[in-house]
Amino acid sequence: MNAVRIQVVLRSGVHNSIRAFGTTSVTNDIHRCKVLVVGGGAGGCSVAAKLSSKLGQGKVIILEPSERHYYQPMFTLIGGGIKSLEDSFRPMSKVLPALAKWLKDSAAKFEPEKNTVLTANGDKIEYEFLLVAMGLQLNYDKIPGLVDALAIPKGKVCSNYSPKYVNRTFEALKAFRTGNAIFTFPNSPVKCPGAPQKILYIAEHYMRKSKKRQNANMVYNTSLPVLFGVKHYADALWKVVEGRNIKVNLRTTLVEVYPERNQALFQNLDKPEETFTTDYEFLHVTPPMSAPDVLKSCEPLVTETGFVDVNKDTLQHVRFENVFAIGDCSASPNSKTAASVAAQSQVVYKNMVSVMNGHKPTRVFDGYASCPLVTGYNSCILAEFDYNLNPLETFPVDQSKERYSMFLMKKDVMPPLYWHLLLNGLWNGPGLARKLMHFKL
Ligand code: FAD
Ligand code: UQ1
Repeated sequence: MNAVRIQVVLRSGVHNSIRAFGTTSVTNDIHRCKVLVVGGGAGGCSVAAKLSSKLGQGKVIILEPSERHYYQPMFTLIGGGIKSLEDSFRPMSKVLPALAKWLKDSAAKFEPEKNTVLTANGDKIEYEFLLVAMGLQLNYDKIPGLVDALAIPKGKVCSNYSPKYVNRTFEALKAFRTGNAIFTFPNSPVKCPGAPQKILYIAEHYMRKSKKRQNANMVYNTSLPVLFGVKHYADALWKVVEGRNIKVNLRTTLVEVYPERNQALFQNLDKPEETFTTDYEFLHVTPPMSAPDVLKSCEPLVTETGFVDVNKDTLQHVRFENVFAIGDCSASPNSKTAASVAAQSQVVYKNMVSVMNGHKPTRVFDGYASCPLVTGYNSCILAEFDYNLNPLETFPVDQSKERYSMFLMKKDVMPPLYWHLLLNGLWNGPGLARKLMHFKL
């Protein structure tokens, strides 16, 4: 039997709905708010916390379908058996700001000309200001054979990038006996571009610890023409791979997986006619990623690649003044990291409030990104850099060196900083600490 909701929308924006049964037409709920935040991940949650404490109860709606909020940077450590999946999430209801209203639904259509978003359940949300914070879409299905390979219980193929698959990584490492251990970096934008090689180094260390290293041929196949985009850290990483006998194939992308025979097909991106098939005993896949489909289908909102078309300095939309974006779904050309989200959160918040008050946005995002490049069970290179790929280091030491202190920071300091400060709108990145430590105040 079909349900019909006969709806009364009051002037104040409060809505009532009366449910009746028996006919086919559906009238959906209409919600109204000052600010709509689409996505309750790192960026959406942190800016919603700031805005809702400024604007007060009920002014901010967060549209977010997931029951769980994952601290994704922990996935790298789960893959290495250092943390468990249970450590990496909290109920969404516990992390979203209490002063905001959580709508447990997902954006199905953006209508920026009408200041509305339609949801998957058929509701309509009318907003004055919109913050798009939807993250990246993981496209495992773009590699034929990959989804099947990832469905094999206790299989040899794994991926740290999804909570669905991350537990497979350590299982596959433990099960490894002898052969090729292959790690991939896709031919697409990715979040945390250091993460595909962090698990390579952890795995290499694991093989040594478990006396299996002499049986393991460790290979990193990356679509990129470089090991890392910032030369200062790339130089250090080349020393790591050379010193630890890891083979790196640049401009090499995963094309297909053959789970029935434990083989994978790769392509040379510079000579597309050149492909090769290789056996694997362990295969860690970083999937191709893209902007979410729902954004890609809203042309006025996005660039040709589907990311939200914002000014890279102010993070305000280039055409719609009441629209902003934060985090991985934004077209700002920074590396996509939670550290960037932290630095962006204050810029977005201040600029949104300026525009609400009839002023121009003046805060500027410098492109800050950070990647704690874990190189084993007790070492880490802390990469930090800006839009120009110049190092922008917080600590007054050479951060391109592998350090135990940075490993402890990644493992023990970052999670509470994320849960207690960032998500409550209280962490704007290390900019201030950097200035203090470099005596630049
Ligand atoms: P997310 O945090 O991904 O949140 C997006 C939210 O949008 C999700 O809650 C999702 O459910 C929601 N959403 C999606 N579609 C819709 C829809 N249609 N409607 C409504 N809501 C929707 N960063 C670091 O700084 N340091 C690290 O060490 C690090 N390591 C990483 C390691 C791994 C393996 C991974 C996967 C990521 C890592 N990152 C790291 C990157 C970091 O996690 C992301 O950059 C960060 O989470 C981006 O925040 P976001 O808010 O843009 O997106
Ligand atoms: C950071 O701010 C951040 O976001 C909360 C991360 O994600 C978990 C990071 O990995 C890093 C390194 C930073 C930057 C913080 C410092 C203290 C350098």
